Amino acid sequence: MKVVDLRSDTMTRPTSAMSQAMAEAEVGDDVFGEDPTVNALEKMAADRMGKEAALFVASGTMGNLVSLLAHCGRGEEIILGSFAHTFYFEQGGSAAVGGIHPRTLPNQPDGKLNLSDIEGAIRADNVHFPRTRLIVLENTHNLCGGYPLDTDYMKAVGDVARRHGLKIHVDGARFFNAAVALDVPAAQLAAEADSVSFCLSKGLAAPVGSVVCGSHDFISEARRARKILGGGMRQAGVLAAAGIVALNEMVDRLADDHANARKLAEGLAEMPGVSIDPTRIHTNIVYFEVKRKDMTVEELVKRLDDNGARMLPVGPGRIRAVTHYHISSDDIDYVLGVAAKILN
Ligand code: TLP
Repeated sequence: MKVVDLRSDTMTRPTSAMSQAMAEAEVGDDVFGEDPTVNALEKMAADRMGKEAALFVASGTMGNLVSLLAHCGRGEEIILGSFAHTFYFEQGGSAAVGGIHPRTLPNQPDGKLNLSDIEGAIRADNVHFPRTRLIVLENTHNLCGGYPLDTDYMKAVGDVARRHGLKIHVDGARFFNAAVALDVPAAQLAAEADSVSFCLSKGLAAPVGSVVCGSHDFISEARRARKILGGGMRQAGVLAAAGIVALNEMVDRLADDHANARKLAEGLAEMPGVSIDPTRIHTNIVYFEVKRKDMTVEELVKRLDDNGARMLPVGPGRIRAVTHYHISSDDIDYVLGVAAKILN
């Protein structure tokens, strides 16, 4: 049976160009800084983001954690959205490992934090308070429907941060989806950020890895943090080789994923009991709500799955579908056909 797996863009498998590059990668001990392929990937990523330096890490979670550890000391505070992946899905790692105190603010439906909320959350210099160090943003915003944060918003948050001597970290797991959707160079979108982490292993289809970008000083702190977390990966060039292919070949095509996500949303919007506004779909993540008397969301997901259309139930009444490299426009037709049979 044909299976169209829309549970996540983490399902992507390496392309044949990636497999070949991995097999042929020149490697060395990266903890000694001697893996030429890792060094090449880090240089390339830093250039793409307009930053001085970069660090290859095992995952998006590790990228965020090393960044927060590099920016903040124990007892210091970060401001972030209550739907931020870093807050919601990363086991509270920055608190557990780094003693970093999270101050959460409501995410707006488009993933933004209100500037006035940010201003209001910044701590005064007072012996009772933790010190605010960092604002954490997410671009695109996963739980807020893959919304991209634009350059104007980044500038506005940058102004607040500078006025108060704060740094900005961007969880850019899908940063290139944002850049492609907004049609701006990644470096321009990253200009206000002191650090950005992006994933190679989501829409860009590499099998493993993320990259953190920032200043030389920040990256040397992040490198120390990566080491204490056990993330010194030795001949990691075999993985970085796929990352180089990902950056060279897989960025521009993200526009296809966005078009497929919009098409999926438009099709779903026609079905009874489904609520979704397709005009809100800007990148590759589609959330929709289902209210039916004849089946629960779990039953619907099971029936979709039994018929080769895999999606993720995410909380009461809500389902997520994510488009990626292995999903074609025909696959979307197939999924819509399956959904129509079950729902109509
Ligand atoms: N997100 C995964 C799940 O953890 C939910 C997914 O399937 O979307 N930041 C953001 C915005 C993410 O969406 C993710 C992964 C991460 C960080 C963590 O990346 P990994 O899984 O590589 O640690």
